[in-house]
Amino acid sequence: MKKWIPPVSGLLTGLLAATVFFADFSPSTPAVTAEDSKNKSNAEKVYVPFGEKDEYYLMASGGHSGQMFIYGVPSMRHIRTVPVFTPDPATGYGYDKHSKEMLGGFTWGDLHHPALSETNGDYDGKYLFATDVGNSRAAVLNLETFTTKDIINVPNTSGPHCAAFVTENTEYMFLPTRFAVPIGHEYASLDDYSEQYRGVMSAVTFDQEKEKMDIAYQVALPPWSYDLSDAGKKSSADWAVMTTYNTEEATTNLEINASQADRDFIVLFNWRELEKKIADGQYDEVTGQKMIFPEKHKGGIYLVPVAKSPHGVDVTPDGKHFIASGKLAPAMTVFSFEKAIEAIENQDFAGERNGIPIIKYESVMEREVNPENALGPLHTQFDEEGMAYTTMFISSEILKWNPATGETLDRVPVQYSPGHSVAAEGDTVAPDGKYIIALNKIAKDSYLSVGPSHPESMQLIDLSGDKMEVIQSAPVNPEPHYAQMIKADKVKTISVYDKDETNKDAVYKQEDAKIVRKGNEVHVYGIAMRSKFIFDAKAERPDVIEVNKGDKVYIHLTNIDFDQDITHGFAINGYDLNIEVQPGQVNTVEFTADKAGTFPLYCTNFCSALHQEMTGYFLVKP
Ligand code: CUK
Ligand code: CUA
Repeated sequence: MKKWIPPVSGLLTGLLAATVFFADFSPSTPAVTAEDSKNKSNAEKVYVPFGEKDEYYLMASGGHSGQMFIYGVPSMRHIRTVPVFTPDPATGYGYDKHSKEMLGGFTWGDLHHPALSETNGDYDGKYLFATDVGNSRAAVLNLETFTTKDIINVPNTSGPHCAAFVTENTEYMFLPTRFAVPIGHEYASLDDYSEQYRGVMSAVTFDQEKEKMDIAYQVALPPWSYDLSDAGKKSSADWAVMTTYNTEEATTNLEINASQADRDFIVLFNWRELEKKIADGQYDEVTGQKMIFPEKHKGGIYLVPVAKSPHGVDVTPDGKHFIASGKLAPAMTVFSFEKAIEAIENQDFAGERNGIPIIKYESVMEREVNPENALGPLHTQFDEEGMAYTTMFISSEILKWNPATGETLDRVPVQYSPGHSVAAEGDTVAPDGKYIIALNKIAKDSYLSVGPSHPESMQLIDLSGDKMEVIQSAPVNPEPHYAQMIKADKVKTISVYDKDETNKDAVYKQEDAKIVRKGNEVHVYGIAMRSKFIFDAKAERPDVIEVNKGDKVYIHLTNIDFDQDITHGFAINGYDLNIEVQPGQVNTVEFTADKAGTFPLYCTNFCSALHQEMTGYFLVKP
């Protein structure tokens, strides 16, 4: 484990080097130093012997790769990249019919905040949600197979950065927008920003049976930027909070213009009330969506003033408080849900913005916490005792503190500039304590250099001792905006896909493989198995597909190796396509044979001793 070395001057570096130099040449037999035994015990803490499994899954955002990265904790081994918003030839994602349709032609995404599905406020290990800031989408992954099941485009929203966080029983996922735009993305001059632009929030539901997401309704909030949100818990379960910035409604040079006012707001809303509004018809139908306009359909939404340009807002595990952190104000502010609800009942307001009442700051704020020299607080996580861990972006550390007293309990430096951190079972009503991982934006000097740009880093911190201790570090590229850490035994993966006799594309018996022609459509009902393809069982050459130029080709492929980890690939050389069929899976690739000629086809996934023989030909007659 690399020791934290603060940036030092050249002279100091020289002195340090000299110390190391002389230390290396000390004449005595090497003694075991306290440092050595600490490193040894740290190594043991993260060592997961071969054959044993990690205790937690870490599901980390892949940032503008658009993917999810799966790691094991405490080993910090990267196990899998799961494609979500971006095509991935390694798994054929975005090439087969279903995933290609889901991606809708987009070739990248910007995945920021993953959220696990919850039951009674606890991770249930079933689904993982994620949002795409780059192309305004939301996705859901099934954790039986770690595959993306559904993607929706979020209308009227540009960059649902302020998400995804689910309510206690995954009733909703709220997606507020980062960039305000006119409703319907129509053209409107920036001179008319305050009148024409809106920051739309979407309430998204998820049907577990059908594995489909849907937009239940939207709220046309003021044209501000919505940054982060969190759902209430336990007594505050019907509420949710989100931070705002640019309440100045600046339309240029936001770096300066969006930081003018001393205060921005936290939007506090009661989603049960909004749900009721929708049921009572208190909404307008706009662009095919049920849209609540707060200035017209009043109630359920409130503003809480907060130190300017806040970033994170996090609800404590007991659901009693929410904590906002300011990028520009070096403070964490603890607010009380109970006080907020009381203030709302007493109409303890100080004016309104866009028809939304502003609750008096003094009525809701419980304490402001400004630890000395702790700069750039961004996001907060919690342990089993409700202690808070806030990432300090500027002073590059994690600060442990007590939300009930404001007292600083411990600080640990990280390399460098942590954005979020993620605690074990961190977003649940009962975090585990034990581990927290700093998701660092800068990793210089941490790993072997690969040139001017480095990966980001994730540093594992042990919380079991008196002091927080960094015990492991792993590169991640890009970019760990946020992650979820869940007890491994909560996730129940399957080892093969079940036979689905109702699937008309499936072929489970070798003799049933066939090629069906309908005009210029060719449907191949084929089989992949160790170590051959069978496209037409009755043909002289069963592993050959012959079509005419211009034919529309559908290749339905079933992997009949019902055997864990025997995955086959299917690629046609020169046709720019590659799909995979996992054990028992049925998959379809659809394309037009627009190039005449002779094209070898082959299995891309090394599946057996005779994998190299798993080939055939795709012949296209001119
Ligand atoms: S954000 Cu705060 S550091 Cu959650 Cu997209 Cu990256
Ligand atoms: Cu099938 Cu390689």
